[in-house]
Amino acid sequence: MPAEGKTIENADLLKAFQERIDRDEKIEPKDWMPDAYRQTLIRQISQHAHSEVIGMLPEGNWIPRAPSLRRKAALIAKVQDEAGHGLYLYSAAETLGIDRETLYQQLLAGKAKYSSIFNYPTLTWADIGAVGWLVDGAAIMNQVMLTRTSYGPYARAMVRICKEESFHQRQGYEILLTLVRGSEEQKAMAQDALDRWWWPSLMMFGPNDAESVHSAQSMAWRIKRKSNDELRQQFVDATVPQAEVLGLQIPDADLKWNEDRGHYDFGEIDWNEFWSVVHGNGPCNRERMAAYQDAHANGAWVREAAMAYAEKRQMRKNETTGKIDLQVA
Ligand code: BYC
Repeated sequence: MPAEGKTIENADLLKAFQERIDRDEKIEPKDWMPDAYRQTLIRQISQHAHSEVIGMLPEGNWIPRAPSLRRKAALIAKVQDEAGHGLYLYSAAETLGIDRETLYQQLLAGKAKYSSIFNYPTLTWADIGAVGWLVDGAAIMNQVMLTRTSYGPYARAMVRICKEESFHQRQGYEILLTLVRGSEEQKAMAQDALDRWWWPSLMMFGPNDAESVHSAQSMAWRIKRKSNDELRQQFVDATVPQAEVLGLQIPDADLKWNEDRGHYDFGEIDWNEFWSVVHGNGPCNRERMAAYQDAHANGAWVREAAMAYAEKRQMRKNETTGKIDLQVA
């Protein structure tokens, strides 16, 4: 009887939860939620946070070599924004009952996933343009959808992040626009960057819907509101005309406007490459992890100093409060 009673209660809770989702109500941290919903969010939000933080590395690489003071200032601001996005997202994950240190440790141990895209190298200055235009462009496509995700703290973090990503996308596009209006060599550099970043950018949206293990449940819970393939198509449709304005050639012989579908058709993604990168064997996976681990180790003194300062402040506060208490007494 108790076991059966529990099942009925869970079924009722699950039904009420799904009804709230279907009414488009936001789920907040203290609300009841199925454990699988909580775990899915922790997985997705933490992977997203890790992507923001690891995403600082390929671009940070170009800060000392930016071609002008204006470019350097914009790039520093952008990389700093990515750190901020990581922090909003770690905070959103923490509202689900996991602490930040655990998430950091998962990433440090190489157990956590982050977006495949950040395992590719930024070889020339044009790559910084391509990352802004394509990578941030793909990120926005996905994140605009996530401003309407069912979990309140994640949706609210996304609103702020999207505003900043839109500036990032434009600064990338403007870098490329400047290059394509420059010398033949600069234009060739822009084309080469597009050739290398196009396919990895399409991979950011994840496996095809038929292969996406989490999509069906995440769509039912309205964590995801559009599928991987829908977003990828939306990205291709929006980006092809932008490439035309730049006068650059998208490296896909099968790319063609399909009048009947009202969308561009495009070629098959190399899924072997995608999974190889996801499983740690991309061009820069090891380099990225080593840089992150180094940064963490080199920052140990900052964390220790911050902790010592916080403890000192707390002690002083306690002393002052103690004095006041004594005076009152
Ligand atoms: N890379 O069932 P699926 C940014 C994994 S932008 C690595 O479709 P889901 C930034 C997936 O995690 C990038 N792994 O999963 C931009 C799952 O593995 P697990 C960050 C990938 O979750 C500029 C498995 O494949 N954006 O930060 O339903 C500068 C099966 O996939 C990838 C986000 O994270 C990939 N590309 O859908 C700086 C957006 N794709 O967990 C920073 C939030 C799939 O079972 N995330 N996998 O081991 C999402 O919207 C969804 O998680 C995804 C995947 C669309 C990415």
